[in-house]
Amino acid sequence: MGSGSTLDIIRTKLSLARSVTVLTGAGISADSGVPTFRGTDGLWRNFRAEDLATPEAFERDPRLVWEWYNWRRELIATKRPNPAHDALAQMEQRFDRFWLITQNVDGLHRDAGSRKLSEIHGNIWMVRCTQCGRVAENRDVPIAILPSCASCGELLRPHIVWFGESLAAEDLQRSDAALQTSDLCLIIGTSGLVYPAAGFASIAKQAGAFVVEINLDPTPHSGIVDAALQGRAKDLVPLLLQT
Ligand code: BJW
Ligand code: ZN
Repeated sequence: MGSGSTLDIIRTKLSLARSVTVLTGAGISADSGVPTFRGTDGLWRNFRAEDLATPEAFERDPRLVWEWYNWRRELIATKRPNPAHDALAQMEQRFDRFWLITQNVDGLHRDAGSRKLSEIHGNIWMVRCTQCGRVAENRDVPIAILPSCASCGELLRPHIVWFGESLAAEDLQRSDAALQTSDLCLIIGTSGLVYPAAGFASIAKQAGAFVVEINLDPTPHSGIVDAALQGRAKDLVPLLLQT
């Protein structure tokens, strides 16, 4: 099947859909210039995300972890949503039942105008107190190292979900409800390696959704999806809305 006809099938499914759920990963922001995690440009001083994005790494060396976040905050502060983010913000307007689940912490979906949105791994512009749990926005670039809580003076950490930590119950419930009830599910720019999000395509598929993957490369999802478009998110996602 050529990609022309695959695109036609997906557009038809989208035009008939009553409930749409989208899962995005770092690949959608790669087109805005934000490095992915498992691409070579995602390495900082030769550390992998798995080395730094853990509560143990932060306990061991909070300064190192904050320096990594400062590098990323400086980079992300200069980035803007791309046509794929814009197309998903438009798609939200077309459906009564629409939910966007993103693993990205860069905030670019919100910048593009998406509101029916769960940022399941958190947001790089939010901080949380390690002592009193107070959550606050902080857009300082660079952020002071080590930053301290305005209420109690103790150490702040990024309000981000690290490996070994649970996602917020509310985000999991909302995501599950959307996946269980959608008739179309788009999986965009994620390697499908990090759980629980790596299981979302199967949940939607088992619930009866038509599942579509958009990615530069094949992934573990490619075998179970109903249709796959290979290419850049910024080129492919806007095409879904053209009739
Ligand atoms: C393009 C493109 C373009 C490029 N256009 N496409 C079951 C089995 C084994 C382990 C576990 C399990 N369940 C849970 C775990 C533990 C762990 C886990 O999954 N580990 C795996 C590595 C095996 N999960 C957790 O710990 C989670 N918590 C949890 O499950 O709690 C309960 C529990 C705990 C412990 C044990 C069991 C249960 C929490 C996960 C939190 C992940 N957080 C991170 C780091 C945040 C740090 C930060 O951002 O500051 O979130 S990890 C990192 O990976 C980040 C991302 O959101 C996440 C996903 O990455 P993503 O988005 O897929 O990016 P890439 O780089 O991997 O892929 C990019 C893709 O884009 C590629 O496919 C490219 O081809 C494509 N692409 N350019 C389209 N232009
Ligand atoms: Zn505090």
